[in-house]
Amino acid sequence: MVRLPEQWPPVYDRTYVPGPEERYWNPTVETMTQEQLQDLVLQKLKRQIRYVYDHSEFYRKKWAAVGFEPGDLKDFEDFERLPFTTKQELREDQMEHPPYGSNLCISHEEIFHIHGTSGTTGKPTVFALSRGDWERMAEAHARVMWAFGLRPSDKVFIGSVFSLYVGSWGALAGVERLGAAAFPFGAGQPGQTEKAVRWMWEVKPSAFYGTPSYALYLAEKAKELGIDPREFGIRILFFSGEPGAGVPATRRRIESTYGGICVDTGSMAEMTPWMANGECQHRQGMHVWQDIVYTEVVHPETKQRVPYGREGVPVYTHLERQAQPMVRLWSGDLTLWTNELCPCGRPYPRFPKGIYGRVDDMVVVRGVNVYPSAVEDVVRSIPGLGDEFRLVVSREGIMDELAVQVEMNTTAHEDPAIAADSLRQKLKSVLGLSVHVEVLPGGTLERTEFKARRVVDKRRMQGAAPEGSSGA
Ligand code: 8LH
Repeated sequence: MVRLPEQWPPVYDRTYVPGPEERYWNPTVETMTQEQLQDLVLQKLKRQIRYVYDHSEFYRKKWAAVGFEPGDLKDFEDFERLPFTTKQELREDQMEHPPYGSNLCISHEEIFHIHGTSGTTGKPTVFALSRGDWERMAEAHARVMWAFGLRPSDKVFIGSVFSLYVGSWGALAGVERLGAAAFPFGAGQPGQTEKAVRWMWEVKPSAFYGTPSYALYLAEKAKELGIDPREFGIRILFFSGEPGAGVPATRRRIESTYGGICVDTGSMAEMTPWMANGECQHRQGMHVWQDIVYTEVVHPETKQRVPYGREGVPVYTHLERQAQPMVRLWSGDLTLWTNELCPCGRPYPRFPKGIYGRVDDMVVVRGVNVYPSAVEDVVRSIPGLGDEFRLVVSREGIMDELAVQVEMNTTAHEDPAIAADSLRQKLKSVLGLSVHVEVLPGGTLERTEFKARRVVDKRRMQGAAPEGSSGA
């Protein structure tokens, strides 16, 4: 039986940093067997759930409806009796009990940081963190960052939106805790991308954090300014916020463009700043760091946990959060998980194909589920095609049609007709659908400094209900 420290939530030594040659930040946990890890997770889960029950009116009410009390929690199956929590529910609760909702488990005086979502999928949600939460999440970030190879000698350029994107703050806190140099540059202001290129050229950061879409746009801007992104000298680029780093062709493009390794991380704003998912330096899919955030992968319809090797929706539970813990938060994303051991030896399950994307981003065309990330993998594997693309879905008569708009790379020597043909054939074989391909001149489609939205569903404008839209 693994012994958990008496204290919950755990208090970590803020001065501790392993030697640069050490493989693991927290060898005690990271070298456990899978059975020992399960045991540890269950113990932490029991304590988190007891804490939540004692402090959160929101969860007490939800659990009363299924007759659950913390003493009932003996194993993971008991835990699975608890209802899921949805983003919508959290928003409604915050409207009823502004601003934090009835899930605030600390006093207002104990709040150390306030963050929120940018509200792209509805009314913004507010998150509070205690000072201890901040320290624990910084520790968690540092641990994952260590696993993908970041060291105190690194200089990390944070090229993502600050203000309401929590991912940037987590990255900053993690870099600080790890002892590397942080350059919190941000993104999203007019003219900032050009400035980013100049600063990166000047400062030569060894690591970069942002969204994959933005890294590709930044590289394009650098080339326009006559700078080869390889000259920045970046050795690690780590990402979150959207699929991309887990999409093989995008990963290859980022790596060949910058000359550094591309690392996938990320979960949801409600879970971060804790880093729930993140790859190690072997990059065989994000590890699910179960002792930091307990993650289940659940069948979208039956709502039962799926066995390893199967696809489902990640559902997240904090294990070290005081201020506003999430219990069984339904992500609405899709992934596949495995517990085959990674060469790094860590006992965590993995998402070997990353997170495919939100179920809301999926379009159903003639009965086929199409994720933009699957199209991305095909587009970016074709030489001569640019990085940007759009999926345009429309209804012609009674049939749904999918068009993929792509750009030619401005420096490409390939014939656009041949590239289009190759794209059409590959999409047909990967998606099992005939797709109309439209090749546009380079620079036509809008770029993003944050997360790309690449689906234009004209069926909504045409007044036709997209297939599968009622369940999304
Ligand atoms: C991803 C990924 C990924 C997030 N691969 N899809 O940790 C990132 C946090 C801060 C974030 O992006 O939170 P936000 O804004 O609530 O968005 C969450 C969604 O972003 C999540 O549900 C996914 O659909 C997507 N996402 N990281 C693929 N590595």
